[in-house]
Amino acid sequence: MTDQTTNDRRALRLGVAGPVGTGKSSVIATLCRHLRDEFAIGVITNDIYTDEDARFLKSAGVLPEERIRAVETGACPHTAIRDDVTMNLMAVEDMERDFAPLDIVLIESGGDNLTATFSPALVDAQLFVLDVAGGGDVARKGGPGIGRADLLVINKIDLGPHVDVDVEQMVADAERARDGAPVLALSRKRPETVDKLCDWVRGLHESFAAGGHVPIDPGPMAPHHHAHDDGHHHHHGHGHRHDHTHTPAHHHAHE
Ligand SMILES: Nc1nc2c(ncn2[C@@H]2O[C@H](COP(=O)(O)OP(=O)(O)OP(=O)(O)O)[C@@H](O)[C@H]2O)c(=O)[nH]1
Ligand SMILES: [Mg+2]
Repeated sequence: MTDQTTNDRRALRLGVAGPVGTGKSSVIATLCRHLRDEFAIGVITNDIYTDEDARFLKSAGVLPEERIRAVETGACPHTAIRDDVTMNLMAVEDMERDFAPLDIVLIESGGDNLTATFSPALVDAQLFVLDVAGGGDVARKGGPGIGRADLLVINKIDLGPHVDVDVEQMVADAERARDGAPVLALSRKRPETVDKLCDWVRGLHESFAAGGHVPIDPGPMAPHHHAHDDGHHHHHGHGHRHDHTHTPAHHHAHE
């Protein structure tokens, strides 16, 4: 898309969060593969110590390699998408400058925590990805991403019968946890579900480009502990409730 809206407007920033291994990178690969002829797309990944997600996406060949960049976040990856988003914002802005005009920048979170969410200072909208292999109960347990992400994806529904999960029940539980906000049952093996995902992103981009989209803050993550808190010295868990006290990123987020 090279209409006038993309020239004076930045790209839509869409976050993809969710627990480890639920299919965040796969969802991003699917979106790139299906939407790259309609939209100019870039991808930023967040990994703890490696650039594994970026390497996976590059090897999948879904975009030119230089449009996929990794931010290495260190031990606390949710901090880089929530409390101090500076590294990510700089990565997004560099990408937009290098490949202007971009329509959509997809940002994958590190999958370290069930309750990690993106700050609205970094993304305009966010997907939260669960999978049926994580168990049918997880949707019911809730949390800010499950409850209030713009779209909740329940991925790998092709595996439902193999892991004794009733997909319809899981979707119904998720819908109940979200007060009617959208839930999408997805499998890369079911083209009709992939079409729905792509249509959702098209609709979001349309309302974003028209100026009609309002970012929603799912809210901060729950207090939590880290398995290895080396060097941080907060062994009593931390809730990141100090959200707005040290986010210089806010000042250049909406220029
Ligand atoms: N059966 C099935 N497997 C899937 C589907 N989508 C993804 N997977 C598999 O799930 C595994 C994890 O997928 P990824 O996309 O790497 O998950 P991720 O959330 O990015 O993982 P991390 O970045 O490590 O947290 C891979 O082996 C994928 O091939 C699906 O629709 N069906
Ligand atoms: Mg990944």
